[in-house]
Amino acid sequence: HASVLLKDYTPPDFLVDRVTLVFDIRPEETRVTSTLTLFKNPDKSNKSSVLKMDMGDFEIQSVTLDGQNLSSNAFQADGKQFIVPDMPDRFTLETRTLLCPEKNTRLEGLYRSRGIYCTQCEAEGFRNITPFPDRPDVMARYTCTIIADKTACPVLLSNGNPVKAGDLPDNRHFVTWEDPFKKPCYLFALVAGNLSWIESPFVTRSGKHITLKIFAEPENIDKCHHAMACLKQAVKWDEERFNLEYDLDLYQIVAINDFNAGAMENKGLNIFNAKYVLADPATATDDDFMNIQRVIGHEYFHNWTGNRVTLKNWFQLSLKEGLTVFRDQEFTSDLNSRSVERISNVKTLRALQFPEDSGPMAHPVRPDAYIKMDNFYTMTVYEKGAELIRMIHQFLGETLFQQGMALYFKQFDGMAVTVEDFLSVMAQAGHMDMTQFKRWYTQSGTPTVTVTRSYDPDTRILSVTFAQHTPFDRNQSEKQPLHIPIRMGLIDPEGKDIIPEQKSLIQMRDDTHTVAFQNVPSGTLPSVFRQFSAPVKISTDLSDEELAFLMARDTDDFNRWDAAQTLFNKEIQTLVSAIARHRPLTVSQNLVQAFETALSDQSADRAFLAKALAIPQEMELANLFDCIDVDAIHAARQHLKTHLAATLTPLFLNTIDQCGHSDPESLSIQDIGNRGLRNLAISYMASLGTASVHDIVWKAFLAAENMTDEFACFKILCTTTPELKRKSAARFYDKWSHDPLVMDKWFYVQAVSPLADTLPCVKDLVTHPDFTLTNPNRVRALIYGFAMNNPVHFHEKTGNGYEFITDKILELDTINHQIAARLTGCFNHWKKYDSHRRVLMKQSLEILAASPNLSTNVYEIVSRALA
Ligand code: B3K
Ligand code: ZN
Repeated sequence: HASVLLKDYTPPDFLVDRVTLVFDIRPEETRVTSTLTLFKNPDKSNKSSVLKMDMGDFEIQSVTLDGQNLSSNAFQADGKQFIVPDMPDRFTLETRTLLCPEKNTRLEGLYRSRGIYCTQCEAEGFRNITPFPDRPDVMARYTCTIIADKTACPVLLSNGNPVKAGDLPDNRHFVTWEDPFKKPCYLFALVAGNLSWIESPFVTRSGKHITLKIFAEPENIDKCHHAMACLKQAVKWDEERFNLEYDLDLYQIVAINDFNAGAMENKGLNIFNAKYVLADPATATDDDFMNIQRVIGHEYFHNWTGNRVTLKNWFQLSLKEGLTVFRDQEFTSDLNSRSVERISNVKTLRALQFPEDSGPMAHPVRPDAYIKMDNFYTMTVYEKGAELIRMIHQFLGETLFQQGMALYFKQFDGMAVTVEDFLSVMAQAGHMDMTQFKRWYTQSGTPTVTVTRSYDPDTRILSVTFAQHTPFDRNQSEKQPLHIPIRMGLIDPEGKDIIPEQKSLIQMRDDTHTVAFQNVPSGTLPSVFRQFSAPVKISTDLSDEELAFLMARDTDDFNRWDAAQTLFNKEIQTLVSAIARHRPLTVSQNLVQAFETALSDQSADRAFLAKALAIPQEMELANLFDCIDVDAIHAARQHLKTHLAATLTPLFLNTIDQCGHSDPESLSIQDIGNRGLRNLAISYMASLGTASVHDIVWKAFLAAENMTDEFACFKILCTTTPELKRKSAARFYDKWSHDPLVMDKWFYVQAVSPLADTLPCVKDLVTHPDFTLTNPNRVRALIYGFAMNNPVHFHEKTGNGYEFITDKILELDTINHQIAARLTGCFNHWKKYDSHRRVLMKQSLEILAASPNLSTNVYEIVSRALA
């Protein structure tokens, strides 16, 4: 299992000019003919004449070089590499290969999902289709002909534009597609199957008429309208905000049931996990609708950031992913509520990226080594990567940032580039030295910034000191100070913001940094890292009373939310230590009051309240502790929730009532906010555990008029009693067993139940006729849901949870390496548990490590965890 190192990068020996592919699709036997025109890389000084290409595990039937047949001893092909010695400067190579997409359960390369043939080539899947220099810095023009049975596969799609189509003997037909843009092979795609579609015309800003199409299985086509609306929003938004117009005549999206990732931005032919396309109010929650908008936007925005300008090598992944996540975040923020979007993104970053940054998978946003690239599609590359772009955006401001983007496309359109190239245009546009900022890309770990204050009542000077520290890790033994943007304000005792906007951005470059504010009234509070201006852990010296004040009065929404989070976190920490010392559990009056004030505020934005008043999830709370006690965290959270529900019962009941009058099918911010707050209030009430509140939830479940409410109530019912869990699960199943995406919810909710019998129940569900290990969404719902979102049961003291998951990883690894490796991540933080669990989790990792035939994907995760 060799590591690939950034420092070993060398340009390719051979480049490809044209790629002509012919796919002859037949059941159990797909023949691929690939014709490549290759030439020696003119930019390379010591040119090699040996052609080395990547190849997967398939049969090569014939090879011709400039029309001459090559005998099998004129080339080497070992299922990894394809080598032909002594090549001329320019030549045409034709290879014929035999594939069996029906047997491809790894879902990379060409595979078949519920009757539909499709491809997934990023990162290194194209080599499973034909021998090729499978690296993103080899860009070529593609022509693709697909031949298949007319009845089984009436629809035949590839990148670009259809240029030729016709009938063939034996009920077969063909379509030829041509993509006018050069692209790396990871953006190649093909789809063939029995699909329906909806289409919509769109006139771009310059007056060009384009067609947008979304394909799905015939029974799902009615659920594609939301996705189409989102696609139009995305095309328009990219024109308006980034001045970027679509470049082909046709944009196609296909929804597929079995898909390893969320979606894939193949040029002109996006392939999507059905979960991010199909929706209607009866089957999709508000979160699902929002996720569809986000992912549709994300893949569309890749057309420029990723496709037109692509990556020199896979180490640069964040160049396209961080930037495109930033773009999709801005898209959803411009279209919905900016502060609610920001809160959701920061929650994800803290819950998932911060732990990644402090565990065995810690890597810089631009990693410098990998064994299997698939393992580096991480929170760090995506979400932290987006935060780095956001920091640049703050330093430059929107206007200069957009000038930098314009320069990026001017200089690098059609090229495969690096993070340095991006930073250079931003430095140029912003007249800014980015040398220190670049450390964010090369240094791993989350810095902690400690904020301290001192106030002199005589001079009325408030000094605020920031100190940064990043703990050392496996990547760097010593960390350099980072260039950190700190957006801040000062809130005076009346709740007024007293520093002018132009003074609000502080640039921290050293280990410590002090700012002094003149003429500040006594009792003024600093509000730091507004809108979460940098991806750091913030430690302040604010008291509970001061936090409660900021929670009520800060003019920055994000910091109002964050003050509430900090209050919750402090309360949980106090409760957990009381549990550890067997002390009675109390809840501070200060928190209850702050909560009450917020919930009674009639003028407040309900979507915001639904976020601010939710106690952080157990996973997020775990990050507060050096040694994680899952049971104590669970008990503390439960206690806090029940205490709030008991103390504020009338207020919760009132909220349930007041928020109950939204239009069940409307996706307006107000209606989404109403549902969110109402379901939060129901969940607080349910924590009381009385028959009468159970009755409220059950009735709300029966009365639900959309999936948001039905799912929320079902989830709550599965936390109440075994009887209600059984009853609600049976009803939900009867109603939805025909719909795979809703069935994923059914599996998930049972997997995350805190009730005592959850593990046996999950084991039973694995044998349910609707469960299968071959569908990634189903695995993520049940197995991954249990391992990652049910800490109490996954970490059961018996070790049964670990044992169950270890077995599943081994079983999955024979089917789908990428999904098995993702699941293995549930053991990453084994060192953060008590000694008993530490031993058991380590044993699981050792069992995996010792297993013969372990995939490279799982090996990399296991070996990092054990290192
Ligand atoms: N670029 C794809 C990710 C492909 C995952 C490969 N293992 C989706 C996206 O980020 O847009
Ligand atoms: Zn992406």
